[in-house]
Amino acid sequence: MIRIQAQFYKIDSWDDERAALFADFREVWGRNYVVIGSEGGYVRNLCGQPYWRDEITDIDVSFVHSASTLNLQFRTTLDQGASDESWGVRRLYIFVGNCANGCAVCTGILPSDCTVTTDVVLFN
Ligand SMILES: [Ca+2]
Ligand SMILES: [Ca+2]
Repeated sequence: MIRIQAQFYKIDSWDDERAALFADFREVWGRNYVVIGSEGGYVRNLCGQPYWRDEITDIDVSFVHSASTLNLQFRTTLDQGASDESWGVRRLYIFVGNCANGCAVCTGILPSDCTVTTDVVLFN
């Protein structure tokens, strides 16, 4: 299991453009932002142009992961200069939750989350 927490900063004049977090090229979090940031979060001017409001979104996602590496990417569909629309990430935490003892594949860290055990079967 992987759990990722972060704060995403939407800065200045986004025009219904999308921010997303990809884990191994699969989207695990995403949302569209508009100019005034009307969907909650902390909305006020934080940086960039003072006449465009900015917004902070708390991200907290968990997903099953079993590979030995993890490719993480924040991407956006912004198409104008950084003085008009931009973004940032703060407080990025990556937690790794191993499967319970004796478990090879799981959907969580509890023994009851185990889907494939590592028990050895002996044949005579
Ligand atoms: Ca601003
Ligand atoms: Ca744009």
